[in-house]
Amino acid sequence: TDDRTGTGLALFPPGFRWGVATAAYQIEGAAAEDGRTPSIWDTFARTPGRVHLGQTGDIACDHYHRYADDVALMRDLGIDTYRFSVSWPRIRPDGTGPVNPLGLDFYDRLTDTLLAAGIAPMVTLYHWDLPQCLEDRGGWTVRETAHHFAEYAGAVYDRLGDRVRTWTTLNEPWCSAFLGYATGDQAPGRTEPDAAFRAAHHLLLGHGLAARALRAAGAREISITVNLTPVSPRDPQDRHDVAAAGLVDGLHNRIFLDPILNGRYPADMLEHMARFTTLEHIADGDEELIGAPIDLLGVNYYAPTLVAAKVGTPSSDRFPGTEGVEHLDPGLPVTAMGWPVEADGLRRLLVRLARDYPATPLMITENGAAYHDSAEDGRVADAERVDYLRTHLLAAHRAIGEGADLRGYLAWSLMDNFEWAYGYEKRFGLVRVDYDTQRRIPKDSALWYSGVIGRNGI
Ligand code: GBH
Repeated sequence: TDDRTGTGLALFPPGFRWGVATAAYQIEGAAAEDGRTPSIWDTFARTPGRVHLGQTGDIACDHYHRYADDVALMRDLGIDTYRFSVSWPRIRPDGTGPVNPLGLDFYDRLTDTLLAAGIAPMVTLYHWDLPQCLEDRGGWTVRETAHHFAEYAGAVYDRLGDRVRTWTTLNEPWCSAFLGYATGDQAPGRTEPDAAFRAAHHLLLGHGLAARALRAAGAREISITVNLTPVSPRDPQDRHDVAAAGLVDGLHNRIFLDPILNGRYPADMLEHMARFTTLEHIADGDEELIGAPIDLLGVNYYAPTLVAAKVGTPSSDRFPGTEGVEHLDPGLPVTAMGWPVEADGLRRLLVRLARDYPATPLMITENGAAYHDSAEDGRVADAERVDYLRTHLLAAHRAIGEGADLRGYLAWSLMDNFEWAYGYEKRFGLVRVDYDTQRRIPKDSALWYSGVIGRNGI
């Protein structure tokens, strides 16, 4: 395809937004400062056997104290958009009671520092750090949590709404629901299939309630970020493989996309969920609320998925009700996470979104890779990461040519950070963090990305 200009440059549309993303628990540290109480991640990390080497986010990148330097670093790289998340337990330490002004002060300072550096702040209200006191009352499996979330969202908007244009309710509800409540790989580490489906619904409801509150308060750009994966059957001619792919696509993608963008669960997912729950938690009017228009869909893309129908006796399921599905190794190169690398998966995904959910402005809110890079003489030569970013950006560029309304790209992540259950071992940063000294070293990928931003193209 002809996606290059005569100059050999794949140019992005004018006004395309370029940035990086982070999340509160992964970078802030200062876990007990200024009134913050524990979130489910503090509890999970302190539970033996849950996180690599028992590591926690107590200090992380110490961003809570070093935010000004981190913003200066972003400014020097030419970043124009910074997606960060707000820590709910800093803002409402007891979950339901008074707002903690000291917690809001931090994000106020961060916002002003970003604006002074010419960087647009983009706020994610929930990136997995539910106040532990709310988990103790049932967490996302109970409806009240969605209401508490909307109240908290309103409190953050009250303080930052005059300066922050783009608001994202949730990051990756799939991970919160399925990894948090079904596989137990993430906080709160529960393994109850019915709880996962109730959590998924209450997360969606929380999105709907928060979006309504933000809209009423005057928010101009409201979004939600979902992690999506294109799911392929091993044999596209085999109807059992095709059905397996349809089920996994439903559980991973459509179970969130359809309610958010069409205002209703897909019929096959309602049927699937009914195997595990009564569906009584889905009240009249919920789907309509969840499906209220948004202004931007955030897409996090890391890897494609390949499945087949299981031959022989169904065995243990990876996600609720997938005992008849086999997850296959697509035989592609992998990152340090073991995740397969396929840039074209991003193109297919974006083109599919443009087809199935037309008129939805899209933004890649996370894309990136962990590799085993190392620092030598103050330099990190992470050629593999440059290659990952370059090929994925070219795939995104192609998708725009094929009709995707893509407004921006945010790399995951600004800097190495607490990679959830993998602790500090996995490094996704464009900037290296030395956890002994907290020194930051822009990797080759950061310098390369800075050039891309400067040229608005590759
Ligand atoms: C994101 O989640 C998070 O938002 C972010 O906080 C995190 O640091 C970042 O990604 C990196 O992990 O096993 O081959 O099927 C990522 C969600 C879900 C993406 C599992 C990869 C498995 C790929 N991930 N998925 S594979």
